Amino acid sequence: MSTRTTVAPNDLRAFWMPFTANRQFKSAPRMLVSAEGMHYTSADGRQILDGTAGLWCVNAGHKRPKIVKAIQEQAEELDYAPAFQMGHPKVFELANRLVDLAPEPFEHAFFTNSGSESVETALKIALAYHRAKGEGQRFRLIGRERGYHGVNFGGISVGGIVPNRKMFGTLLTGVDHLPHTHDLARNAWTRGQPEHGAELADELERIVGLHGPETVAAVIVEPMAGSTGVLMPPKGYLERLRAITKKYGILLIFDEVITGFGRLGAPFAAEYFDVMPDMIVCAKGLTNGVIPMGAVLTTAEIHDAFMQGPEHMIELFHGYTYSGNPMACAAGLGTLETYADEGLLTRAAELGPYWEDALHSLKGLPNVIDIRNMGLIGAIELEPIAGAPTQRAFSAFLKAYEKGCLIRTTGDIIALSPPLIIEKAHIDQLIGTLADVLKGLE
Ligand code: PXG
Repeated sequence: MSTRTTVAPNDLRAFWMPFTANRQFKSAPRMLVSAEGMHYTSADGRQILDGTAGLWCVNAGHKRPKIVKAIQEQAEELDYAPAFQMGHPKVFELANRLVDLAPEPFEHAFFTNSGSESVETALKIALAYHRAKGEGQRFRLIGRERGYHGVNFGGISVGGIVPNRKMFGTLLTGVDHLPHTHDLARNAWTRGQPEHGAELADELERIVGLHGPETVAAVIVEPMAGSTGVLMPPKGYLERLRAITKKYGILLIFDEVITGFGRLGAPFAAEYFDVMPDMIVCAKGLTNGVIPMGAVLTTAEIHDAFMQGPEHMIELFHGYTYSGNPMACAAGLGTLETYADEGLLTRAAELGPYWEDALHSLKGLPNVIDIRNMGLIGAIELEPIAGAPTQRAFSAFLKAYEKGCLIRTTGDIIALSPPLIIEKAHIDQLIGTLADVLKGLE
């Protein structure tokens, strides 16, 4: 029997939807029933252009043949294998492919099932690494205001998005935050990296000085912050963070859950900005979003610090039932092959100028207070309606969907991150639709 659903279910009560206005959605559901390439098909039979690569993850577009085939074959061959004290060939193959793709210092991959789990894993590795080296007093973790590092306790502790934190108690202790870098007064309408704000990295000196550098384990930032509304790193900012962390023996973690796998025009943002952290957190585009999977990439130095003591002993007491799940590995291998076949991990660099000009053509439309872009990412910031923040952008989201385009909004910011297979005609459609939407907004 086919399990394919082409009609909308008529009872929406049971499913408690994540990060969703449940009551609003259930009063007027937006249901997607299939997808191919750049488009979804909605339950009412319309073609919807994917302006966000799902949730920043479907970088190769939908229903890609190599990925579909890899999963189908894997299900027949080996559906599951225990992740602890056992192995299967594809998990080793994927780890090798991944470190080959990553910049040079990254030699090891630890697998998880999401960006959130990858963040927790990286933070735990950072703490355990220092302890393994006899520096267990390094217990502090430093994140950044407006940072998004998933939704688990470590991630929301180092994260800096207020609604994601404030309902959930005391969080982790020993955490501090850098200031965010968003500065419309100085940097509005910037194409690429903003000119102003490198000095905000010097706040790290102050925070480290306050606590004592010998107590700080790691700094975690998104090299380009996506979820909070697309905040670009000012020129020189990441370099300064790297210099200060290095000076004090503090690990630098780049959360590349969004920037990983070609979003900026290079496989990873570390390479794009030419700043090497000590760990890279990734997920999303690793499997094209098709099967949940994340990874933490580490240097040999970090990995090797654990490889001591009796050989029969477990070196790192951490992992998940589905770490390196065979189905996810097959999806990952099919995905990396698709990226390579089609040159997708550098395509954002080729299309970048066209994308940039198209986006910035929206300047001057009502309520648009900033437009910014990098690689195949764009953000359009709107003036909030007085007393009703987020409402204007949410209306834009609903109107764009009515007109056949899926976009994302966060606060009053529209975020765009299309699949890397996008063609110029799709860009024209997406930006044309947004222009119509913005002209008609309250
Ligand atoms: N780190 C970063 C930088 C992320 O963007 C996560 C961690 C968590 O990943 P998981 O797989 O646990 O969700 C993310 C996720 C949006 C949006 O529209 C962004 C994310 C997820 C859903 C929506 O901005 N980022």
